[in-house]
Amino acid sequence: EQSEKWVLMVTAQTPTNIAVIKYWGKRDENLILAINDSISVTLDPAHLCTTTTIAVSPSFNQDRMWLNGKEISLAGGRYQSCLREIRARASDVEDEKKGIKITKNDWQNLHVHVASYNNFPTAAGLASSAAGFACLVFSLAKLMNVQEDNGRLSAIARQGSGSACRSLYGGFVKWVMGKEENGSDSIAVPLVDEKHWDELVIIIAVVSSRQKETSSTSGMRETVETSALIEHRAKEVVPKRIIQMEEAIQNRDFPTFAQLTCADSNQFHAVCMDTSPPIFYMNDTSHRQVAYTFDAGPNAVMISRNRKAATLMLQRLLFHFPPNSDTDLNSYVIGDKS
Ligand code: 2P0
Repeated sequence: EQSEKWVLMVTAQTPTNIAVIKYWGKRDENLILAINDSISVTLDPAHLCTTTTIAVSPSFNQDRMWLNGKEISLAGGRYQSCLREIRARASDVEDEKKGIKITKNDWQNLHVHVASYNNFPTAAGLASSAAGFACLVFSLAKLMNVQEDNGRLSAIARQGSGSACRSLYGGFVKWVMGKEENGSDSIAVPLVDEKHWDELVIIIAVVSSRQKETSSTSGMRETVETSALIEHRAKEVVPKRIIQMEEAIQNRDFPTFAQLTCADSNQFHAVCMDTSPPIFYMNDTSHRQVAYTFDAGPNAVMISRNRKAATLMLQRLLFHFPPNSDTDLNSYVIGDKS
């Protein structure tokens, strides 16, 4: 007879990722299926990551979640999809020391409590949903002893937030948009691991940590509905860039990598501008030097070819924008690629 007082817990940490060929636009909002492939680099978990602890106990009578210490609702379809898909794949768990035995069927009736923390601003266009959903899915899978590889798990994380599928691997990662209607082939694929190009240094200049005004979800929906450029981007431009970018990454060809990264960031912001009403993610503090890329927020991500270039750039950044000066460019997140 097992005690009803037991609690079983797991903790996991997942870094965020920054896209160098951007995902923008869905062909299926429910399953979160993209209109183009995308490529990202996963950051070092020490700098920008989510840490999630999940507890399960027979004394919990509903699934609950706290984000940065504040309770949030799990009623949304995205959380429900992740919980449902992981529960459907749960297997037996046994902890002899604690005298706990959970069968595959037990999981269907047990509830979880989730506590998640971001060590960076949530929802300011620094891909907090990417690290968040990747970490939720990964830790749920660990807790429920799900026997699936990261590729299969990425298809579940994708249903939480598109960009989340890319955070299940380190290094450079491609999200293949896939062809299937059920999304089974819309998964993340690792291109090269974090050791392949370990000279790269990524600097994130936090121009503003305010919550952005347009959520990515509604922004990309409006782009798909109203932009005349988006179809050209998704069908003609991105497929070619994906091939060139993969080659540049394989060859550690920084000039080509930088040219493609900057061009894709520019085109992403161009289709935002081509959206009705137009979406502006950047503000006046947001420009230039080395390879730059801007996500759905005003903060600059800069990729330098090595530590020497990164040091020079940081010197210039700090000279022009000293911390705590009255410009609002006031913090730097420095990440080694991992
Ligand atoms: C990216 N972004 O590829 C692009 C570049 C922002 C600009 O993925 O609706 O939070 O949850 O799938 O993943 C942000 O979009 O959107 C994003 P949903 P998500 O990183």
